[in-house]
Amino acid sequence: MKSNREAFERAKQVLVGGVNSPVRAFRAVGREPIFIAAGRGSRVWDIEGREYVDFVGAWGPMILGHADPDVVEAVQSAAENSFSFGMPTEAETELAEEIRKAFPSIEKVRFVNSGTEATMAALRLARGFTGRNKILKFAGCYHGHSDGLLVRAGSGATTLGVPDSAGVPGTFASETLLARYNDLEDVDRILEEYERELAAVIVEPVAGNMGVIPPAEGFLEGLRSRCDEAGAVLIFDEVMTGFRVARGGAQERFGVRPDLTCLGKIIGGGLPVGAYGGKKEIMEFLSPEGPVYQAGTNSGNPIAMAAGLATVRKLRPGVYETLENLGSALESLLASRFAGEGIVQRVGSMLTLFFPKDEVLFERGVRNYDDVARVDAERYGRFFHAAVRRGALLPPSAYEAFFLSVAHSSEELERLIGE
Ligand code: KE4
Repeated sequence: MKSNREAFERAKQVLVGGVNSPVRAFRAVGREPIFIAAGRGSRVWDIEGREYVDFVGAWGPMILGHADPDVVEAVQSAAENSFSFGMPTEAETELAEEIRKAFPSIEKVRFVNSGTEATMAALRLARGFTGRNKILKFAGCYHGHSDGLLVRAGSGATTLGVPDSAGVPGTFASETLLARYNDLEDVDRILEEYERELAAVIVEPVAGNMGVIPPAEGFLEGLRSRCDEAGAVLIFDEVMTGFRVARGGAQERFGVRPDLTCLGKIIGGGLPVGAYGGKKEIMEFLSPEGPVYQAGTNSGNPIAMAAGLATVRKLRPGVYETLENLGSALESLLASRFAGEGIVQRVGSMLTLFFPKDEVLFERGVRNYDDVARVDAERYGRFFHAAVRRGALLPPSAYEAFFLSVAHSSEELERLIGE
């Protein structure tokens, strides 16, 4: 039997860093990655035969648990009719109809293959629709790896983005403005200077990529009114929160309607699917109706559509009650086990355990990316390794979210806090 270490050595010969997405290299927790052989329900098994309760859930998609029988069956029967045609199929229409039912703000949909594609195309569409170039994002929010979104605040308090990755030209980054999450005054500072140049504001309505940070009271409403005022497109990146924090995502849970929504993860049921959609008058700027181009060989792939359809059709209201109860139970377990040492931030069935280095965070929580710099990643690493020893698999980074599924039982949550 091969060990994780041997598999990793072999992978590194042909895959950059031995992985196909950086976080999977487990560098933040200082060990070789865990190579997964199989998953079923709430469990995954690594290639050494070790079993784990899975709190990563493929970073969000596996809300029904692994290998849900109905999803497996849907994929198998779709596969018997071949895998891809490069022609329309009715499955795409059906999944788009399910999305529209769940998200009243979405009048028209376009499927792509990842969250990155969805946000990249939504921003191009917003720029085409408004004829403006600047976009505003929030430090610590992640919207995939397209050039204009891999930026961080320039040196000092400057607002213009500078590349956060090699290979991104400064000119691309300079069209991206940055503000502090949950801080409308910071947004106003930027609008004073750039209001008329602003094509779009893109935001994770619940931040999940700097650990889980819920929107402060009035934050999303404030973005809505400011975009109306500025004539800018409000884009909710619900790749993580869509069908997660409610069937209709954060926009249902918090009652704020964006102009465009980006989706991914759960709508593919674990297969590669992204989508963007929203107001008809904006979406119809998109080719073939309008002048904004976007295309894709695998867009609306029938197997991926089958997995997504089978998944979202099982996400009925009772499921969200189950997920809310599981989330609340895990929050209480962690909050009492780590009282005085850690704080839990949660929305529904996505949550993060932070270990603050700074007392003030215990009072006011972790509200933005500046606060995140004041949590103890090394302490999280120790928690991660203890969980692995107890047969629980957590995100190998302090700045991610734990995800629960309907397959998790309340007893399994205990694995995170055993001695
Ligand atoms: P993908 O291109 O990875 O499908 O989606 C990018 C994306 C866009 N928007 C949000 C809010 C996201 O969370 C993501 C991707 N999430 C990360 C997990 N934090 C994916 C994991 C990874 O990069 O390996």
